[in-house]
Amino acid sequence: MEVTIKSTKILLIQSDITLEETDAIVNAANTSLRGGGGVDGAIHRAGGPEILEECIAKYPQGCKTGEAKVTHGGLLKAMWVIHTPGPIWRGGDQNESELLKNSYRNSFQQAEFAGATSISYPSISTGIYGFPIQKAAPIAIDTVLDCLPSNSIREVHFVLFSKRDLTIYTEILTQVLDSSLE
Ligand code: AR6
Repeated sequence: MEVTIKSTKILLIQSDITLEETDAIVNAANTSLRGGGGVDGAIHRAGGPEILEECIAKYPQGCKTGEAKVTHGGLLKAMWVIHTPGPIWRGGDQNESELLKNSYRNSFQQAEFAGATSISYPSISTGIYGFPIQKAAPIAIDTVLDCLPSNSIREVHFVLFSKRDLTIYTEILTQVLDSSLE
């Protein structure tokens, strides 16, 4: 699915985020910023050791949940990786939604500061961290749409790993667009 909102193209795609050619890709990291499994593991494997070296040198304290830190993309096509630890799902009453919103917004802002014109997001927190995707998808879409119009970002990709996740995102974006027309 592809729509243009406030001069920024929004794309929902099923793919591997390490293949993205956007200026920036977002990494669903953990607070240590020292790598991990899931999309984090895939990004560090594809990008090579430079990404971890830069994380260690620039961010000795790691990164707080919901904040975002930038490194170069190493061997990736993307010039920058924006690392953000999303919240671990603990049932929904531990501020998880607000923290997830922060991850999307702070990643967007860091990409803008870096000068990116395009950014790709994975579905943050909905894998190992257990955030239900039905609850996470509207937060992801609403938060990014609230960042528009952007001075620099002209394209946003939501990169979903499974067909099921792509279907959920497509339903949510369609609902958001329908409700904005009412
Ligand atoms: N491209 C796009 N999406 C992917 C890829 C990929 N290559 N690989 C996995 N996904 P997760 P989290 C999807 O677990 O829930 C790590 O160990 C996956 O199917 O990667 O935020 C970190 O170091 C799911 O939909 O991230 C943290 O410790 C989504 O990406 C922890 O996992 C997010 O799943 C973070 O957990």
